[in-house]
Amino acid sequence: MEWWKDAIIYQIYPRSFQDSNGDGIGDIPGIISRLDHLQELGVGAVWLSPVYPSPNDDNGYDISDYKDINPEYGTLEDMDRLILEAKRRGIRILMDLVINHTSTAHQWFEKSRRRIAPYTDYYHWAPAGPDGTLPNNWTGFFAEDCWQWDDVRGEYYLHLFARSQADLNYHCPQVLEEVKEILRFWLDRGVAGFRCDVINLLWKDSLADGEKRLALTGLEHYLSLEGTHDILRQLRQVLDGYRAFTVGETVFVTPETARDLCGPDRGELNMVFSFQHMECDQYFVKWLKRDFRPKRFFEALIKWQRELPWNAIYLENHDQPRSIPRFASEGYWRESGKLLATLLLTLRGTPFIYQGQEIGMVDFDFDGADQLDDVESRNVDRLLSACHVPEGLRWRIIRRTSRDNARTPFQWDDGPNAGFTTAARPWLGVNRNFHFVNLADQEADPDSIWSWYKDLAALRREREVLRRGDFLWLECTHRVFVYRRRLGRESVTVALNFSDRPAWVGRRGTLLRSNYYRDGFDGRLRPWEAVILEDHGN
Ligand code: TEU
Ligand code: CA
Repeated sequence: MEWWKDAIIYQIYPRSFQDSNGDGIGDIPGIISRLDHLQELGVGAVWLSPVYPSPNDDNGYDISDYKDINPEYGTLEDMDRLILEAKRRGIRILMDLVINHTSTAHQWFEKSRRRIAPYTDYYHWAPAGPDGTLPNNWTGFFAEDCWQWDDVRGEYYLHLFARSQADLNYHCPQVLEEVKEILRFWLDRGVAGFRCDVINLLWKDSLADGEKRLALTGLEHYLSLEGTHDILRQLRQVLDGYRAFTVGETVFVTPETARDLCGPDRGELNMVFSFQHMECDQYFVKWLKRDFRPKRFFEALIKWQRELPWNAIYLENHDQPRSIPRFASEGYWRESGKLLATLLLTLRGTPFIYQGQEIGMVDFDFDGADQLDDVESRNVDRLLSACHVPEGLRWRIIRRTSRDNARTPFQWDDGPNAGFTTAARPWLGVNRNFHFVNLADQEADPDSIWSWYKDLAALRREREVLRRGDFLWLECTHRVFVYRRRLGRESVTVALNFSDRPAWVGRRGTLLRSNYYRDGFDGRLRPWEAVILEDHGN
């Protein structure tokens, strides 16, 4: 049964969801206390960003033990209780599987750096290059070198991400066996599957120099290689025993390369998170003006809708700025939140809602760099300051790109710290707009973004055409996107206006939904209006 084709999946960033014990850090008992919220939203599964023990250099994406829970978040018993309590509400739990790298605090790394068998080759170790330089010319993802010298071992180790995230070496067969054990460990506890972190980078074919590029030199030695496909097929054999689900986070994929990773005949992943539609909002660094081009965005979506039979749909996650200021307009905050919800929940594929998206949370309102936590932002800040970029400009760049934008605590109500924690200070600042943007207010308001999400989730449950129907685009201009979903004789049209000005579309039909009050639809869309129409005569 492909339950994931009918479900909406909700991403929780545990550190920022709900604190239960007043230490300022979200935790698993906190999540359990909020399961009713997710049930009300109509969520079929929850993906938890990492909850494993971790030194938190990259907030849990640097794992030091794959078979335990970070004491900050709770215990294995809490996790078991979460799985059980979620199940009682018809919600499955997905774990984050981060197996491209481990924390250097993992005991595998401790043993590997001391050359203790069988761990000696668990990581990519290499001596200095001939003239005493780094082993190769690769560059990493986080604005730092990707080689780090280790005194204990007397060699460099590879890290594509932060210095404390050492890349695992899949040329060493034991590594994959360890990963299979990790899968069984969690699947036996009742987890329904995994979101697989940067999963198309696992296999490095060699450590030879890469072709010089502006960013990520060395990419051709590890991007979506056959060795990775082979690993995924081996993991699939374990997963199939549990009928488990996987979504892969896959960087730099095209529909063609994505199909190789998640095509139904491939026996690898069930779906992937691709990035092309997220890259339609470049900034002119010179003027730092946002240049979101709706048409390019629609075209990217259309391309992926057409070329893959099924895929993951998302507009937000813990690595990206919030979607309202990014793709729409804070000036039309409510309309924009609902418009983006309409897009997310009516495309073909499995929609992923990121925590806070359902109440229209927006980017952080920090006053300065000292309020940042994200390792990437701090590295970028250091790099720009080494290049003598003035502070004001640095701050503007970081504000627009920082991953902390999406990581501020969930805004539950308008009490202290938005109901996230009773601590005086949460681990990361709460956005001061919580007086206006919070769940409690929106629950009381049938016209809120939250109510709209609930309503559309219900509509999606009722109308199979919105889940399983095929996708056909009808209009795609520099601000208007119109498409149709069709299943048998059922047909529904969605029309979206991504602009501050009214727009005309050449469609009619019975109005099912609009994010404005109106009786019928005459073809004229108001600013940031989204309508869903029932088509006739098909
Ligand atoms: O992200 C990998 C990744 O490549 C992109 O999200 C992006 O390059 C990065 O965030 C730049 O903004 C995954 C996780 O989602 C992220 O949180 C981790 O930091 C990273 O892997 C390393 O595990
Ligand atoms: Ca806590």
